[in-house]
Amino acid sequence: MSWRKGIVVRFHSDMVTVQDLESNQKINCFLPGRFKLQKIRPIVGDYVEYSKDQQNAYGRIENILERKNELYRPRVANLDQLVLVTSIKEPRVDLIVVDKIIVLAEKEKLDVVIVLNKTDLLGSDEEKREMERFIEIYGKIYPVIPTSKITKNNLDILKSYLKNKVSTFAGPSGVGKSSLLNVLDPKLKLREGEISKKLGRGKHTTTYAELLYFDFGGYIVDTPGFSSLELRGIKKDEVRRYFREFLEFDGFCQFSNCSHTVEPGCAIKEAVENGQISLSRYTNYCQIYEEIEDSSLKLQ
Ligand SMILES: Nc1nc2c(ncn2[C@@H]2O[C@H](COP(=O)(O)OP(=O)(O)O)[C@@H](O)[C@H]2O)c(=O)[nH]1
Ligand SMILES: [Mg+2]
Ligand SMILES: [Zn+2]
Repeated sequence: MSWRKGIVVRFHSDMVTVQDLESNQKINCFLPGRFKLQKIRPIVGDYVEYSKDQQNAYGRIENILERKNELYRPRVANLDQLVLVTSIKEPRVDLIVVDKIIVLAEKEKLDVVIVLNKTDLLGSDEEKREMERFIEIYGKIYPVIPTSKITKNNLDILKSYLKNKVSTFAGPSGVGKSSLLNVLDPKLKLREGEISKKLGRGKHTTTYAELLYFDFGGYIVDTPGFSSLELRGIKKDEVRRYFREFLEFDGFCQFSNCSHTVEPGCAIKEAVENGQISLSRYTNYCQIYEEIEDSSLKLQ
């Protein structure tokens, strides 16, 4: 009997639910004792090899494949990307929040896709200008997809980014994460309009994350939200590596260990002055740098 490949989508009691990568069927598998003896436990998102013969109701985990990465909250392995959902109105999300999420995602080496949702609410010229400004700042660094659950604009583009990947949504409560997922795949039936704290105690939520499968192919972590992004500590001196557009100026500062804050001859500050790096991103870099007391970055 040959082994098949699957991805761990959830746990229940002593069983591990594995979704077959080819047939998409879900199979409950048990974990043989030898894994427990070695204190190896799969987590959601792990790719595994499993076996199952016709007579048995359950499959058997044979091998856990090496993890590409691992998030701690929620506990999930092998994420391909983080989809940062934000909005300019209801709520008006501060760009410092956007940049902090990006820093956390970059630390985990996740690809970032930015979704600017609720564009239907942007009516006045000033609001439209703000949207253009947002795209100007972030569109140079990451894909930015303006969406709305009302007008359904660009949902096909968002879908193409999610297709056949393992993703997590992140962003403040109320920006429309659950709503977007529901329009993308109505079978998901996620609850909308609830604050994330409540959601945390909702009936779908367990202490472990669950991977939900999109009809069109791809997986999404079921516990999106802000709190899901408390990653391990970030040091002051690594923050600059997580501002992607800074990297091309690496090595051009007068001081090799330049923090890009107070030092003279700083190539980053020069790039800000001549418009190659956006002032907003630079200001937020400085704020994040200042906030980190060499312990860890906290999201307020
Ligand atoms: N006008 C408008 N409202 C939206 C949009 N997306 C979500 N909403 C509403 O915003 C509220 C919060 O949405 P929800 O999906 O629960 O946000 P989440 O906390 O990020 O999951 C709900 O009342 C939604 O109906 C949108 O694109 N346009
Ligand atoms: Mg939600
Ligand atoms: Zn510098």
